[in-house]
Amino acid sequence: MKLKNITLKKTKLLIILIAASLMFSFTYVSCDIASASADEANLESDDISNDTDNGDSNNGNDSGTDNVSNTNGDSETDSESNDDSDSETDGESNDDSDSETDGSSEESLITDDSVSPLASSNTNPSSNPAFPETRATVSIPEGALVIFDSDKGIDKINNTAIWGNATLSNVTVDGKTVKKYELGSGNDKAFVGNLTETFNFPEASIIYLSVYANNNFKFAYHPGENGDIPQTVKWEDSWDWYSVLKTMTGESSMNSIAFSSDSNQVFYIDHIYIVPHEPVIETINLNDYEIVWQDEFDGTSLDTSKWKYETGASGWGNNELQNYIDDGRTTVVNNGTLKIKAFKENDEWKSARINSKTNLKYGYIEARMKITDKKGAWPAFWMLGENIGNVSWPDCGEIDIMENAPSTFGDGKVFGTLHARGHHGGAGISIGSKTIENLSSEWHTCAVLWTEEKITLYIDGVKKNSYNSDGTTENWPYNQNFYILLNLAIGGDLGNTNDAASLTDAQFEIDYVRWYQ
Ligand SMILES: [Ca+2]
Repeated sequence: MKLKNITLKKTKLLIILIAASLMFSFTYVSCDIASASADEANLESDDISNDTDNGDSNNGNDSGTDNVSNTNGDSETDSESNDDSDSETDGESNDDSDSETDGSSEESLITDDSVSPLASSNTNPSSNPAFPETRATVSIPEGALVIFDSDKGIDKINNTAIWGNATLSNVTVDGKTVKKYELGSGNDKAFVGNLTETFNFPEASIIYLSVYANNNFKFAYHPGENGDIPQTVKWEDSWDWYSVLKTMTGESSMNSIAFSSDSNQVFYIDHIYIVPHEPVIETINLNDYEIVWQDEFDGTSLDTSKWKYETGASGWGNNELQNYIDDGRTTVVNNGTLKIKAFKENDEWKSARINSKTNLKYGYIEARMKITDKKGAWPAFWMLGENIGNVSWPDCGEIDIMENAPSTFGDGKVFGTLHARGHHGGAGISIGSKTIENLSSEWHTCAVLWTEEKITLYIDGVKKNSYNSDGTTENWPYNQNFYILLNLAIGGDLGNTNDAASLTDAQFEIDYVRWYQ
């Protein structure tokens, strides 16, 4: 739940790019990367705008990727998700350890999202930003899915859409053809190439690129059907050949790839491939924890000793359609569950947003939910720092444990995100996602394990990604009490107001919310 998350600029871009996608068959990812590029450019002259709540200058986008330790995805089928009401029994008693059990000989390749210099004969690459004199030597692992290999002349990128002031050309380096991506001035520059086939792979596979660039380079991938957030990488500001690795979590197919950089930059790519990798499944053992706060929703109405309604329209800057009311019709409690109901009345959407009256720090915070997957709806289970009244958002910090916005991110996708001063708006830090087929008809749990050092997402009891504290207030406001929010938004920046026009009602059902410590 991004409180005020997308600027006009980004919304405008999205609209433009939706139109463009009819021509180029790409959608959201290009918007994000273009927006990231635009925002990056803005930072050069407009860094101060970070201090306004509705700014979307996403300088956090870059720091986040290096701190997320991708350990696994969950390629298991969703039908095995836990229907038992007590999630304490996880079956497996894996501790939440960080050890990554990886049987692959490509250990460093598989387990780290990283950037490292490749061999290069440039003795002073920073003096040679324009053209690489030599190529890096890359040996592609057996079984890799090859998208582009200049050594073998394999190129499965075609119909590259060039967005903004930019050019793509093939150039010869060391007798091989590599791709040269050149960006001019102005905002909103990106390259989005359709692949000649859809690549399918396990969710935790690694995408690999060798790129000659400096530290402004960004890339993104576009899954088969769903849009996704760009994967941005950063490294030292030195021109050289680098290997760039990203673990792809929550995704298992790809049919386009996008690149961008800052104004007047150039980069070269000579290898792109995917190393299939099965996820490492880790679960949490809740026997070591006690419930310190909970609502099982066993009553006949919302327990207002535990929750307070937050009423109001427009979703606090997200352009949402609903008016959050407190008359009980939008918070039905019976048969052991809370049903947050959104419905239209006199042409106005009514829904509910409730905040826990208890504020706590650290622990394992979990809800068991049946989550509407209707386009136009945007349900969320999330947390805000208790000092929001003093420092405002995003300085208070925001922990999104579950959001689902099918119009924007595709059917069945739940995802967790962190927002703070250093990573807010469109630059929120992803802590993982999962696409679930029976999201609205079966029970699923989403949770975070929140400690002094890091926040880790769990979906159906399976560990996703972590974000580690860097000790700064800007990036880690997560060392104070937080409270819980549940709400069902309609329309808005992520819910999609157009799709909401054909929606008549939606329901977000919660079996329980439990806070373990
Ligand atoms: Ca219950």
